[in-house]
Amino acid sequence: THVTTSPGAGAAAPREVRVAVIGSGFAGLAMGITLRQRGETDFVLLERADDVGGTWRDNTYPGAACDVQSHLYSYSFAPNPDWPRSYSEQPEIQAYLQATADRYGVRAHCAFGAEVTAARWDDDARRWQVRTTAGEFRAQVLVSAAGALADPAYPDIPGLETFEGTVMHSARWDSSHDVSGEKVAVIGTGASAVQIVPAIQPQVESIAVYQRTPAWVVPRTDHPVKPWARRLYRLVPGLQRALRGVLYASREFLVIGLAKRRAFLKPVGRLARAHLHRQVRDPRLRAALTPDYTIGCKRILISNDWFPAVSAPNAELVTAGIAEIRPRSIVTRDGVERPTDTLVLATGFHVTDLPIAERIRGRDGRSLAEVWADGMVSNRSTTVAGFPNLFLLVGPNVGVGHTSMVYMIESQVAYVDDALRTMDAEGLAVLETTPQAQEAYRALIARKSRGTVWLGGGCASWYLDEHGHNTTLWPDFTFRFRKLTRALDRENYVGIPAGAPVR
Ligand code: N01
Repeated sequence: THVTTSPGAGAAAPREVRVAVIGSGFAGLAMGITLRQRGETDFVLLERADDVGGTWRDNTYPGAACDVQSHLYSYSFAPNPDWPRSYSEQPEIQAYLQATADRYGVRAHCAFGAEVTAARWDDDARRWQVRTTAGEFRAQVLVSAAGALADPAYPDIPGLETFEGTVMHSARWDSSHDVSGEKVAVIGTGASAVQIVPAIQPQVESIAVYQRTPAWVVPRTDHPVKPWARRLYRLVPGLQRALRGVLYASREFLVIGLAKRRAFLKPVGRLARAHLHRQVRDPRLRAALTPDYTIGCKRILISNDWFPAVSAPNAELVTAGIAEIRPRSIVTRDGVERPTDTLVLATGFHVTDLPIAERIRGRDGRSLAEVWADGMVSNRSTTVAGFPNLFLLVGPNVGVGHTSMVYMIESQVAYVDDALRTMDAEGLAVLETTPQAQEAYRALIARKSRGTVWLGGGCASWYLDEHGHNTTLWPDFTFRFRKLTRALDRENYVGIPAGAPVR
């Protein structure tokens, strides 16, 4: 069933597809692969860039690597015996995603350079009208896999726009720019900054790290995978699966401390303190690097070279807040001015204010952002009342700080797959969750979040929205999320059969 609409004057006819997926990162590709495996060929992955990979394509800053072991941070259906290290670096992860897209034949389904600018549910046609920078699409089902760490957040610092040196956000690194011999400033001390600073510190003249909140950092137990081990993984595929299971289980223990019993985090806090003590000799620097909130409230970082890098003679940890940025310098509130050639903004992403939410409009014409003005809500992190045939991957309350997002993505994809199977089996044109189901899920999340370290750990983090609600993290063991998304909760949906009169 292809193009049937007649084109408007001068405009190309919209392309008709059964399913349109926004994005081709880990989530979009998993969706595409699953669609193909269920025999669906009538789908498109709308990708704003010119390659697959999502955040792993975009984050090319020096030192970019994943802090979840690769045997776990990869698709369960596509193990890679050739991971070169226990924690892989960005180029290897990006190569894995490219190879997987090719191997499962989904690259052919990608429309590159197609940024979704607006998506509107047409209740008469029972179709999503999706406008992109590469033309218009009409789809029965829309899956947003646009990612939560996709759109860089730029800090609101006076004078930033007047800076005349080079400015780079961590997620938009310009590899043609050489920082050797420069005076570099890095704003932020999150997961991105702790990788960038050690990677560039040895080659710059000086590096000033502007820290607002110190991070809890534990040692990184990274090592190269020996060639014999790789041979063994190839010979005995079950071995990699077993290893994956062990890694998964060991990480899931952390949930006890993060979400259930705070005392379980004490040994992790001791480990982090000892790590800092061992690596930083200067008591004043050590004090400045010591967090004043409970470990786990923000993401626990893993690094062996962050503390040594900020302790280096050419490095300075700046804890006075930034007052303003001038064309060639940064001035802190204590009046000190530091000359700066390159400014690195390792300041994170729009997570609770997703730009894609402003572009998707449901049955009553309101955008997801408008519906979510009081906080993101959903049924099972995947569907939203008033938005028929829309599925969100990596949507509200699906984030995890302690384990692999790929596990959560695969759980959600299975749920969407079952929703599509249900639509086929029952001959449904429309499937929409109920406000009651959404309210029940909101209450479940609120109940599970109570007493967790994210709410009560004494920090401000991007895990919480402006109202202080947890709308981003899954606040329980991840196997419980998998159980919840194993099959469609049909009773929480209204289905309209194809052929039924339009309301
Ligand atoms: O971003 P962040 P990120 N003035 O939001 C500071 C994943 N990830 O890109 O803490 C001054 O965590 C801000 O300060 P504060 C991972 O899920 C994974 O580092 O808000 N400072 C903070 O220090 C991670 O959680 C990997 O007080 C300002 C920093 O900037 C997520 O991505 C690697 C400021 C932002 O930290 C995001 O990490 C990289 C301002 N106006 C990323 N605004 C791995 O797997 C912000 N900050 C290894």
